Amino acid sequence: MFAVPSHVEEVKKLMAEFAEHHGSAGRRVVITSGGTKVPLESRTVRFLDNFSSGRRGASSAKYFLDSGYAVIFLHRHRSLYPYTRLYTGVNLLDSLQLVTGKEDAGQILVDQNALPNIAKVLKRYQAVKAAGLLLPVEFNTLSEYLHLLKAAAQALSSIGSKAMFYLAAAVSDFYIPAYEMPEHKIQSSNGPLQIMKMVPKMLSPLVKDWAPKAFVISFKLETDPSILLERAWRALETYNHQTVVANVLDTRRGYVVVVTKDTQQELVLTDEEVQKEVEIEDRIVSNLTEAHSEFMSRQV
Ligand code: PAZ
Repeated sequence: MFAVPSHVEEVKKLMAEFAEHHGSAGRRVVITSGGTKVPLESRTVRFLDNFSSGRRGASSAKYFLDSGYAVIFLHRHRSLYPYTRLYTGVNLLDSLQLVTGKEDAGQILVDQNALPNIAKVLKRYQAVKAAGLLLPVEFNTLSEYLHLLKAAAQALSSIGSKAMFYLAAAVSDFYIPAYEMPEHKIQSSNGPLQIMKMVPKMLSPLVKDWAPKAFVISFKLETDPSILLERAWRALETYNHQTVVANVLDTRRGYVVVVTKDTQQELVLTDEEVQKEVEIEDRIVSNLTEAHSEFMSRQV
């Protein structure tokens, strides 16, 4: 239904190497992050996009790495990225100074005031990179996202319950099948566009077939808080996975509910914590890594 993008085979190999490189001992998490893009024409002029910035995924990746997980970071091209996300919106060139003196000419000095903590962040980033603990994989379109998620699940199937799926990406519910997609730019003179189909839910094959032993977390975003929990429960019942992290668009940076079949736990940042730049992802990841440990101990 969704054509296989050309680079999927190559990425599959990288994922298999990544799974093997870390042996069977360690835990791995596949984080999906950012929004998918759905083309409306095959020679694409326009597409349906999704609002997600990728902040939740990028920030969570850092906390998973700090907790000892190796991370496959399946993210939308140009969405926020672990570590470097802290410096987007900053003009890096403004914080650098080229030394022109005779002896040290060509060296570059970094303004420590402009980039607080850069040495700390750089040290951690380089350590993670050197240890090969972070495998970044990019997607653009919905089709790329779906194929790469399947490839990641298959690559990690050998480690069973040590694998976690943290599905924070905002995935389109609608698409135009290739056989119905107009080749050329759609003309408004042809009237309103009524050719979208529903995207099949990937959670179902992920949980049932691709990674049946893994610990799977989906995210549920709503704009109307009154339907949030009911939608989260419905997702758990339909897909039979372990956890839903439920959030509302406007409050998602400071409030989420971690929902399982038997429990619901609110994670809230106080005003003071927000002032101190505590991140809700720190709380989410620590809640879920603990739940993952319990899940693993029940599987043996
Ligand atoms: O990427 P971001 O930090 O701007 O937003 C995160 C989020 C709201 C996309 C994520 O928390 C989420 O709820 N993802 C699932 C969205 C959905 O229900 O499709």
